Amino acid sequence: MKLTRRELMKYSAALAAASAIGLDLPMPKGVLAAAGEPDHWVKGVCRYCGAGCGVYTGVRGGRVVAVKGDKDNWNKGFLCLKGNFLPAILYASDRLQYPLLRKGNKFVRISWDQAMGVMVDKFHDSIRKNGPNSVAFYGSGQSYTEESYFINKLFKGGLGTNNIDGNPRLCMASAAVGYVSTFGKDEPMGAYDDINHADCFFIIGSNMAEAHPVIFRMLNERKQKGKDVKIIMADPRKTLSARIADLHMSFTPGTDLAILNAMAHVIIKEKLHNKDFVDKHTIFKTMVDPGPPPKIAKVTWDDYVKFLADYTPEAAEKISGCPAAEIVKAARWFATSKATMSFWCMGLNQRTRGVWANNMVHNLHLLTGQICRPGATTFSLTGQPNACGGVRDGGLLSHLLPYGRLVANEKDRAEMEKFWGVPAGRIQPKPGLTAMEMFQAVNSGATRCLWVACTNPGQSLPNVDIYRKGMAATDSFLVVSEAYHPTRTSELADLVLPAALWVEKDGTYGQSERRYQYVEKAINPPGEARPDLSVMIDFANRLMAKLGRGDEGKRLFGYKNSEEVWNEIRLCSKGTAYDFMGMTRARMKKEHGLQWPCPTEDHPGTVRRYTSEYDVLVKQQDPKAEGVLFYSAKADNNRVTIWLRPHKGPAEPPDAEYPFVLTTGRQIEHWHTGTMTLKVPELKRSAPDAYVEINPRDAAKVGVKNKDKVKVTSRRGSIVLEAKVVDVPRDGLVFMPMHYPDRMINSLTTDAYDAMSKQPEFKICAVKLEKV
Ligand SMILES: Nc1nc2c(c(=O)[nH]1)N[C@H]1C(S)=C(S)[C@@H](COP(=O)(O)OP(=O)(O)OC[C@H]3O[C@@H](n4cnc5c(=O)[nH]c(N)nc54)[C@H](O)[C@@H]3O)O[C@H]1N2
Ligand SMILES: Nc1nc2c(c(=O)[nH]1)N[C@H]1C(S)=C(S)[C@@H](COP(=O)(O)OP(=O)(O)OC[C@H]3O[C@@H](n4cnc5c(=O)[nH]c(N)nc54)[C@H](O)[C@@H]3O)O[C@H]1N2
Ligand code: SF4
Ligand SMILES: [Mo]
Repeated sequence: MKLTRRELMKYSAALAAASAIGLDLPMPKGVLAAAGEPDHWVKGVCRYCGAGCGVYTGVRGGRVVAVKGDKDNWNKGFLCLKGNFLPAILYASDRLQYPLLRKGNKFVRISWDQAMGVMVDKFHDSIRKNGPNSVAFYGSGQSYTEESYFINKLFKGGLGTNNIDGNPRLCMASAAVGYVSTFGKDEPMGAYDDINHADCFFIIGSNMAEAHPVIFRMLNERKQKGKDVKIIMADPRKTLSARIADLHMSFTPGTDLAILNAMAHVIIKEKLHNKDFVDKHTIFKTMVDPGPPPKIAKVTWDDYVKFLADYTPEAAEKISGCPAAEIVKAARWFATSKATMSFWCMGLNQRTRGVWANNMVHNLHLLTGQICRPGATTFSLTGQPNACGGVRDGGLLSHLLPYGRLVANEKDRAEMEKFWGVPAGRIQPKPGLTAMEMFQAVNSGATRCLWVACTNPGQSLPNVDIYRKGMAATDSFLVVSEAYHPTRTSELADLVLPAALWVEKDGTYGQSERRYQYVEKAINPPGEARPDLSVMIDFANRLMAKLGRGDEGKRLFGYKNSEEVWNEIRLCSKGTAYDFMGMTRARMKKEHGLQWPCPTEDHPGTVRRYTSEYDVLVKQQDPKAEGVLFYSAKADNNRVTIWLRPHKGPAEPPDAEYPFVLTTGRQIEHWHTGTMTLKVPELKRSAPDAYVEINPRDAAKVGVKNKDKVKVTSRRGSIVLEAKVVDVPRDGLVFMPMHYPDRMINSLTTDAYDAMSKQPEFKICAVKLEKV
C-alpha cells in the first residue's frame, strides 16, 4: 500500500483543520486491505502522545495488522496520523531481539542469564565499593506505571538512593512544580470536556495541531459550533495551530513573562478581576531570595498591584515586541468570557523561567476566578503517554515519592517506609540527582553505573555532545533497555537489553486529564525481547540476593505480574489526593479510561477537582464545603497562591556574534528521536529529513533561498541543514525539528536549566547562520 505525501497531508489536514468537523475519518484507504482483516481486536491506548487516544489493536495470526480509534473513549474514535500507522513500529527490521554485550567496538549476543549476571555484578560492585549513590536509573514518561513504580521502589526503598529521574525532567518538570507551587498539588483540575464549555482559549507555547492533534480536533469542533468562541495563540511562530486563532500574539522568544504580567495589569486596572474569588481562595507570595533554601514571603493584594504597576502593556511591548493593543485585547477576552481555558506545553516549560511562566498562567485564572467551572480551567498539556501517571504521580523523579509525597518531607518518608516495609531511615532525606545533574555525574565519574530505559538521552539531551562523552567512557557502566538497536544511546552502551514494545506487554498509562487507562497485551514480543517490568523484577531479586538481602528482596520485589504491582499502587494512592482505589484491573479492562480521584469501585471518576459539585474529596475534607475548596493547599488553609514573578529573559539571548534565536520542537509525523516513526514508510516519506525553518525576510538577509544548505552554529556546535523558507517564525527566529538521529540538533542547544524545576531551556539559544 502506498500513500502519496499529498494524500497523507490531506488526511492530516482534514483531521486538524476546521473543515473536517463532523466528518468520520477512517484510516486512509488501503491500510487494512493490504494487511488483511484482523481476527480479533484488543483494547488499548495509543503509544505516542499524552493526549492518550483510546485504540483497538487488530490482530491476525499473532501479528498486529491494524489499529482503529476507540469510539467509546474520549477521542470518539479519532486518531492522528501517527496513531493510525502504529502497527509498522512493531515490525521494523532493527527490532532488538537478544541481549547484547559490548566487546571492544563490537556488540556480541549473550543470553539473558549472562546479561543479568554481568549487570548485577557491576551494580553490586559499585554499591559495595562506592555506596548506593554511585548507581543511578534514568527512566521515561513512556514506561508503564507498574514499571516506573517498581523501579522507584527498588532504588529509593530497596537500595536507599534517590538517584532516579527521567525524561519528564526535560518535559513536564516546570508544569509539575508550577501546579505544586500554586495549588499545593500536581496535575490539572480540569478535563478535555472543558473544551466543550469554554468560550475563550488562551494557548501559549503549544503547537497542538502537530503535537496533540486529536485534542486540537476537539478545539476546532468547539470553534465551529460556538460562533463567539475566541482563540488566542501566543507563540513566536505562526504555527499550524496559530492559523485558527482569532488573535495570534507573536513576541521575542523568552519575553512572554512580561506579557503575562501585563495581562494581569490590564485586568486589575480595568477592574475585570473577581474580587470575591480572590478574597476567598487566594493568598499572595513572593520569593525574597532564591536560596537555596529559597526565602519566601507572604504579601498582600496591594503589594501585588504595586508590583504590576511597572508592567503596563506599553512596557511589555517594549520588552517583547508584542503590540500593546493585542495584550489589552487578550486580557479583556480572557477575563470577560463566560469560561476561559488555558493550554500550554513546551513553549513555557522548556525555559529557564518555566516554573514562573506556569505560575503566571495560573495567576490569570485565579485573578479572574476562571477556574473550577465547566470550561474555566488551567490545563497543562502533557507530552508523553505516561509522564503524568508513571512519573509525576508515581514519583519517578529524584525529589518525589509516590502520590504527592516528597523525599525531603520526614512524614512522607516514614509513611512510604512503613508502606513498603523497609527499615526507618532507608529512604534518604536528600533529593537525588536530577536528569542533567545525573549526566554531569556520569561525566565526572561520580555515577559508576547507569541504567537507561525507554528513553534516548544520547540524542535528546541538550548540549548532548558533552554528555555522550561520559556515556561512552569505558570506566562507567551503561545499560540501555531498548526496543531497537542501534540508537544514538544504545550505540554508547556496555549492555543492551531487548525490550517488548507497547502491546507486546501490558500496563497502565496515566494521561493529561488525570485519565488512567489500561493497555492489554495483544501479541508476543520478537525473539527474546521481554517486558521491562519482568527484567526489573529479575534484576531486583538477583541484586538483593547478591547484597545478602535475598529474603528482603523476595518480600519487596517478588511480584508475579503487573496486576500485583498495580494493586499495590492502588493501595499506595489510597487516602491521598490521587485516590484510585476504585480502579481495579478488572474495571480498567472494561472501561474506556477513568479519571482520578476514583476512591471506590462504584465511583465514576472525577471530571473536575476542587469543587463540591464534581469532586467527592471536597466533602471528605470538609462536609460543610460548598463550591470550590482547594484542599490541595491545606498548609495555607486551603488558599492557593498568586505569585509575584518578575519578567526575566532567557539564559542565552542573541547578540552581535550569534544574532538569531534557535528554537526546537516537533512535526506532526514524527515522535522524538525518530526510532519508531522513521520506521513507518508513510511517515518517513512525508517528512524525510531535518531542516532549518527561516522566514523570507531573514533568508534574504543571510542570502539563502528555499532548499539551500545553511550552516547553523551556536556556542556549542554546528550543523548543516537545508533551509525551509516559510513565513512561520518571526523575524530573528529559526526553528529545527528534533526527530532525526543523523541530524543531532542537540549539539547546538543549551543545557542551562530552571533553578526550581531543573528543566533545560531547549526552546531558546543563540545561533548564527551562514550559507554553505
Ligand atoms: N507529533 C508529535 N507530537 C508530540 C511529540 C512528538 O515528538 N511528535 N512529543 C510529545 C511530547 S513529549 C511533548 S513534550 C509535546 C510538546 O508539544 P509542544 O510543546 O506543543 O511542541 P513543541 O514543538 O516542542 O513546542 C511548542 C511551541 O513552543 C514555541 N515556543 C518557542 N519559544 C517560545 C517562547 O519563548 N514562548 C512561547 N510561548 N512559546 C515558544 C515554539 O514556537 C513551538 O511552536 O508533544 C507531544 N506530542
Ligand atoms: N532539541 C530538543 N530536544 C528535546 C526536546 C525539544 O523540544 N527540543 N524535547 C524534550 C522532551 S519534551 C522529551 S519528552 C524528550 C524525549 O526524548 P526521549 O525520551 O529520549 O525520546 P524517545 O524517542 O521518545 O525515546 C524513547 C526510546 O524508548 C524506546 N522504547 C519505546 N518503547 C519502549 C519500551 O517499552 N521499553 C523500552 N525499554 N524502550 C522503549 C524507543 O525506541 C526510543 O528510543 O526529548 C527532549 N529533547
Ligand atoms: S493525538 Fe496523540 S494519542 Fe492521539 S493518536 Fe495522535 S499521537 Fe496518538
Ligand atoms: Mo516531552
